[in-house]
Amino acid sequence: MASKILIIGACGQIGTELTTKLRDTYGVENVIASDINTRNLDLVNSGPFEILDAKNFNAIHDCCKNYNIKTVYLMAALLSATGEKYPMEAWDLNMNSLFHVLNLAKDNIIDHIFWPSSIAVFGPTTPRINTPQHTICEPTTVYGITKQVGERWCEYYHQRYKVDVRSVRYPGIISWKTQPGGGTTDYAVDIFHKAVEQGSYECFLKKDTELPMMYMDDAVDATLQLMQAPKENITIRSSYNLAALSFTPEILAAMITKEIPEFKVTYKPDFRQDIADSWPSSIDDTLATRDWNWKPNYNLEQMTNIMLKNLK
Ligand code: AKB
Repeated sequence: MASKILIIGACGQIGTELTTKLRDTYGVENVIASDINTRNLDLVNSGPFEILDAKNFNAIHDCCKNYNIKTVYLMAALLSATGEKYPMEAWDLNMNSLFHVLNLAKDNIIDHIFWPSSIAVFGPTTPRINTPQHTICEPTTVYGITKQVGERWCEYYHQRYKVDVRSVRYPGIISWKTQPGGGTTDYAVDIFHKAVEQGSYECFLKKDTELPMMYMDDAVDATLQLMQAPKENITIRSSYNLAALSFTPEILAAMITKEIPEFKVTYKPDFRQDIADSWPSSIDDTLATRDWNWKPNYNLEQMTNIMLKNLK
């Protein structure tokens, strides 16, 4: 049986679009989508789908054996805002799911892993502007801690057991097909929905909070480019910095107002402001460009136009 790809967390914001792209690239029957719930199932049921709990080692093991899975994209995670509400659940899901796939690779059941990290690995002591690849990482959120520790484990499994695990530090991802859930960068998707539906938006971050962001198609392309790059090009086995856009709520609102002149935004920061304040405003991704030719395709204006056109 030909080797196949498994996506764990396929019904999430990135998982849905990654599933489509992987099926377009490798064939529908070769990509198994899986999730513990069936939210957005209509977006991933064009091919094989399994109910799978990312915390259950035996279930993942059996699925890999049954389908002859050789590559796993582990997209399941609790994000920054939800993680602060449910710290132990975030630790449990984010860490154990990673160990499960790393151990499957260590035991040669699977060969390749993609595991997403995040700009959340950085913290208030990190240089905020053009944050370098190698720098201080003292995250203050549970989510950030799981991602930072996860990066260490990925590098460890690569060095110690030769596991081919690859990763990028995603910024906030902006998409129109699905909504994110439980993140601090979620405002940048919410704002488009509210602009189109009601012409106003109450933002949970201050207007001058600048954060790194990226349009979904760039995020999915980066993921495939990294996974398709020759092994010898991959010099980072923790997680690559990845960048495309950096903007504040005020800048994004001004861009939307060009298309919807009556659009109004008010600002009412909540607990997510502290999280955002601990993260970088822009990222240096030189190593991703050098090692696997990373280059984003969408600027702020293009992304805004695509979002509004599709949501209207
Ligand atoms: C979040 O806001 O928690 C995520 C992330 C930056 O990883 N979107």
